[in-house]
Amino acid sequence: MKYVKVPTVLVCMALLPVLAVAEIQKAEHNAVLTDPANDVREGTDPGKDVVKVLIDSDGTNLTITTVLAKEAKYYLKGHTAGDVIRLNLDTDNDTTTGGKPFLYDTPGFEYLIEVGACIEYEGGGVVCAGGMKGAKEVNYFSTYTLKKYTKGSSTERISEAFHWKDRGMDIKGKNVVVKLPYSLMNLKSGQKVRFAVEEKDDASFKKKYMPEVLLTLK
Ligand SMILES: [Ca+2]
Ligand SMILES: [Ca+2]
Repeated sequence: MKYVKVPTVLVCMALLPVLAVAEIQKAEHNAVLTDPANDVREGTDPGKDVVKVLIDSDGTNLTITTVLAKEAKYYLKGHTAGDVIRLNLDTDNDTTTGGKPFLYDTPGFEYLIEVGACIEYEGGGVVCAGGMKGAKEVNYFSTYTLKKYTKGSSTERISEAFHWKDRGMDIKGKNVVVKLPYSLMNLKSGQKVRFAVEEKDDASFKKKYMPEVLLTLK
């Protein structure tokens, strides 16, 4: 009699993976996304290797913490500044409105947040993309650029902020932190926002994106 039940169990298990594929991760107030280590470009200017992204909503601000595999200084010292991640936000949770990131399969995103790691040099020079050869580095800090999708994959810049250390946001160890007020993107408490997050320096074109998450804002 024991053996009669085995085929029934196997049939049920075979159906499960099909249902799981369409499922998007849902989160309340905050979300954690993970990314493999050692998947960025190599060479004399190593890619900034992201292993985790924390998205937190507090009712007024979105705080985004990008965790690198090593201290941020490892990627920046003597090398170049640049973006660590790009977050695409579908703020109305509707794939029929908004734009589509280049080479990404799903459309529907209203905003793009680019999170950057910058270098400050002696004398006050600041670089958030590239670097100044021969100049002495004195500090590293985080920044973001907010863009709005206009048509297709095109975007327009809405705001840019430098020197987050002056506002209590910074690079600390492995963490690159930025904070954006809801008001910049007309976000409201209780709103559901779909995020597609891209590791900027991922060495492959197709695997840059972390699994999507649908976040209900606090
Ligand atoms: Ca990575
Ligand atoms: Ca949308």
